[in-house]
Amino acid sequence: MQKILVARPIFPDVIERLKQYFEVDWNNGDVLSAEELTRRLADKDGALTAGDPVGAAVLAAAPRLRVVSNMAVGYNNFDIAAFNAANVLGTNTPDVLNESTADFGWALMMAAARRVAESEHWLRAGQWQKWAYDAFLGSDVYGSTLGVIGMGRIGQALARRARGFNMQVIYHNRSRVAPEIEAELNAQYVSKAELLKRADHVVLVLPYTRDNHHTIGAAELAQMKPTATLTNIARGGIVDDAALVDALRAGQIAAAGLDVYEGEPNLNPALLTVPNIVLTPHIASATEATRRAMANLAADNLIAALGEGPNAGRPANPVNPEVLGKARA
Ligand code: 8YV
Repeated sequence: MQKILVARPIFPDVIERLKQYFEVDWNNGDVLSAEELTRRLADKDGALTAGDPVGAAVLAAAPRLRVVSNMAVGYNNFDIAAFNAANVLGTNTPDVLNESTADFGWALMMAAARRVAESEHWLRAGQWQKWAYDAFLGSDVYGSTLGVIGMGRIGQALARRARGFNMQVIYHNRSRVAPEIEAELNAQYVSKAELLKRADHVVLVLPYTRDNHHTIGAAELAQMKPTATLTNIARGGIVDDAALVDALRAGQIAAAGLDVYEGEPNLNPALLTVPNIVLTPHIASATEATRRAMANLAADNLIAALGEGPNAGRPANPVNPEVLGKARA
C-alpha cells in the first residue's frame, strides 16, 4: 500500500475513505511545523494539505512524494517551480466553494457597509442609551457600484448576486472575461485606477501571486472614495494591512471587511484597534456542505493522482498538469 500524510484535521469519514487505498498518517492535531511536516513526508507517496507551505526543501527530503493535494482553491502555499522541477503534481479544489465564498463576500461587504459588527460591539458593551438619527450611518449597497478585482469563478458568482441589488458592476482582471460572461453579469471591464475611483464597494477575489502582493496599498486606498468599503476574501498579502489601518483611521475609506490577513493567523495587532473593520478568521468557504465537498474533492484528487480508484491516473484538478505521467525527479 502507498503511504500518505493528511497534514490537518479533516472530516473523519474522509480519512476512512482514504484508508481504503492508502496507509494513512493523519495529523489530527496542531498545525505541523516545517520541520515536522518535512519529517513526516520523508516516506510518503502523497499528501493532503490545507495551506501548508510545500517548497523545494520539503520535496527534496521526500523522495517518494509524487502528489500534494491542497484542500483549497488557492495554492500559493505550493512552490510550483519546485513542484515542476521535481515532477511532483499539485492539485486544488476549485468550483465546489464558489457559491459559499461569494455569499460570504457579500456578508462581509454588507456588514462593513452597514456597520453591523461595529454597532453590535457597541451594543454588547452596554453603550446603547437612545435612538439617534446619526448613529452608525453607513453606505448604501442597493443601487451602488460594485468593483470586483479578480473576475474568476468566485468573482463571477459574487457579481451575479449584484443584479438583485440593482448595482452597476465594474471589474478588473488580468484579462477581460468572455463577452458573453460580461453580458450575463452586466459587468464592465475597467482599469484598476478607474475601478478604485468609481466603486462604492471594492471586493478582492484574485489569487495571490508575487505580482499582486499589495495590490491594495496606501496609493490605491488614497484613490478610493471616502464612503467606499474594501473587502478581502482572497489572500493575505494582497492588501497592505498596515496601510489599510492608516486609511481607515484617516477616514480615507469608510470601512473594510477582512477574512484573510498578512501572516495569518497572527494578524497585525493594529487591525484590532480600528472600529470600522469587520474581521473574520478565514471562513469564507466554511459551510458544512462546502467544506465536505472540498475535503472529498481533495481526497478524490489524491486517490486518482496516485493511480487508485475509478479515475486512476486522471485527477480532476491538477494545477501543474505538465508533470502528469513523468517520473519523480
Ligand atoms: C481554504 C481558501 O479553506 O480555498 C481557498 O483557497 O482560502 C479556503 O477555502 C483554506 O485555504 C484552507 O486550505
